[in-house]
Amino acid sequence: MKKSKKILTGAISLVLVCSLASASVPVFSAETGTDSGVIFATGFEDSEGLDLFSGRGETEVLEISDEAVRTGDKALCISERSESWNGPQFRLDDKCEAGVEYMVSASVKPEWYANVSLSMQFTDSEGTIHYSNVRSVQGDSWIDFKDVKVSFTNDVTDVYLYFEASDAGVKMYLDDFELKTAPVIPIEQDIPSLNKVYSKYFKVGTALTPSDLSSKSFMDLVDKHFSGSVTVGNELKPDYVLNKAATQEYVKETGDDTNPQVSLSAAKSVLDYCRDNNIPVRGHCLVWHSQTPDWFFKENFSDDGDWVSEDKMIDRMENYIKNVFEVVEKEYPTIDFYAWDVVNEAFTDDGKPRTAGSNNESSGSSAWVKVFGDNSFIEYAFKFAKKYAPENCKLYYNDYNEYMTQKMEAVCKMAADLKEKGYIDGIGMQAHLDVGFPSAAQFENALKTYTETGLDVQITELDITTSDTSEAGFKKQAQVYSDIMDAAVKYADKVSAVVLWGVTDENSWRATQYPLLFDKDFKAKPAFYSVVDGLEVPPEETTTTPVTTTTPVTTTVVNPTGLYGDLDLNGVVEMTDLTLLSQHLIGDIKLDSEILKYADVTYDNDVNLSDLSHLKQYVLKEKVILGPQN
Ligand code: 9MR
Repeated sequence: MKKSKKILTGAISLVLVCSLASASVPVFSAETGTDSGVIFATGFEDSEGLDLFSGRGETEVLEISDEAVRTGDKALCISERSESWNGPQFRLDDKCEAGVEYMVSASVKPEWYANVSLSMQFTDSEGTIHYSNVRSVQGDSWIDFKDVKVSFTNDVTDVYLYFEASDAGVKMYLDDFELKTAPVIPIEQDIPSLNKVYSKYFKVGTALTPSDLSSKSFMDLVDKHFSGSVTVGNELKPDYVLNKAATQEYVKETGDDTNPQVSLSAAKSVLDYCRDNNIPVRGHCLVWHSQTPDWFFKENFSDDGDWVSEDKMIDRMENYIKNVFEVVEKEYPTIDFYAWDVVNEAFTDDGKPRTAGSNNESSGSSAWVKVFGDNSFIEYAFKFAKKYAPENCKLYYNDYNEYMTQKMEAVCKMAADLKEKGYIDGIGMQAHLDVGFPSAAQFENALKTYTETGLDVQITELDITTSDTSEAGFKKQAQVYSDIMDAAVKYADKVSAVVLWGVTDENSWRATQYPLLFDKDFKAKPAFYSVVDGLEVPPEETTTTPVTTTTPVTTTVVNPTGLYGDLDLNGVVEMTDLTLLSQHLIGDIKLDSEILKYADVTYDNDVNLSDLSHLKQYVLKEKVILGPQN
């Protein structure tokens, strides 16, 4: 059987939800004793374990064997593999719950030296199968995966956990497999909220990926400290948003090969969270050399097509940007997408365009430069973003190492040109820093320089690595964090947001260098205390208890059939009505036909996107007429 693989770059975890009582799997075992968090464990001493694993391909043979064992007398042997992705898989979503965090432990031995991966597979709401590498280790002896966190969200199905080995022909042995629920560690409630202490200066936020949502402790930290802004860590990037099958289908149906089709399905869980919790979102990102498939730039949207002409790419870019803004408006009309990174990382540190070529073939190269010959694509991107973005959404150029002199000069020059044309609103400084470099003074100088362009500045991906994990090392990290935040406060009238690139060290893309404000146990680090130290904690909002009288208050019930736009029939036209209409239009819910009549706020006998847009303007107090007077 041939399987095509789409590898997700974002970390994914899997969850098993398990009600032990209803789980149809055996709750094991002598080896794990009575640990109540254990959902399933096996040392493959009998056939119980064998029954729950199957081969991913068509050729593998799975059998209990004593050829190689980690503990006990037996292990699972997987032979006759014919592809690197062949191996034993374990179905999760029939035993476990979405949105819960689990931990997997297992020992795997390849027959000879190979890269062994613990991966997962799931099918998204559009039927696309995704594969994601959770953890990889190389070796030729027993490799122990210990308490690897996995989870899945409620919008996916057919979730499997599996092991694969880089060398197709190598036999694999699996022993001591265990799946258990991850413990929920309470977060510290008695510390100030980061977002609140900075609220008079700017928003404070973080980046989130779908797997983060399954950790209660993690999300409690997001809720307490980072609810000022969320950036979707990976799932709004072109490689997630571009839908290849739908794009090719569109070409087939229309003959038009300039209209890339898009989907927000990968970002759904994070965006639903932001919508439900009223969290403003930074869109990241529209035009980037990285995490963008080559087929986007090739004739017929085909991997092996020729590179398209600049003219054709301009059309594709315009349609891509248009389609993204449209789908966001349609599916999430109530989210405040207050910022979008229009172009990401277009300059090298010496202020030049990137090398022309495929980033997927040669890391750091840019297919945009390949097609345009230079960085002239930047202006087109901003022009189109300006044309299609809603008015309240600010448009940013975003990059790393922006304190490097030549890069800073190039960014400032580009920003000045675009500002002149009215296309750009701000500059995003990613700020992936290290305690040793750059100095806080150098960073502050860059920040000041960018504010002098007259544009808004946001620190968009802040993290500060340290390789010294002694008390002194973390103290130094705290000092650098404090200096960087002081600089942001100093220019606060020109800085509208500071976004950390993650919450806990363990979930960072630079986990081995402990770059964030909270440790793996969700505890605030010295760096956290250094950035809240000395800042005033705003008083908690108090809710006044309404005075009750003995006479029951009669609410005037507005006749629901008379109020256009009131889809939950509560007598008020508000955000929830907008959400209901958008959910109806995208097919998530079906509004009753009686209610639907009052969704036709443009009064043209049809309920469609223009009703959504009209209703949104009404809710945002931009337009006041709904229904028959329209
Ligand atoms: O955090 C992201 C990580 O999970 C991805 O593997 C990586 C791949 O490109 O992208 C990371 O996010 C990057 C961001 O989009 C742009 N600035 C640098 C960030 C860290 O690499």
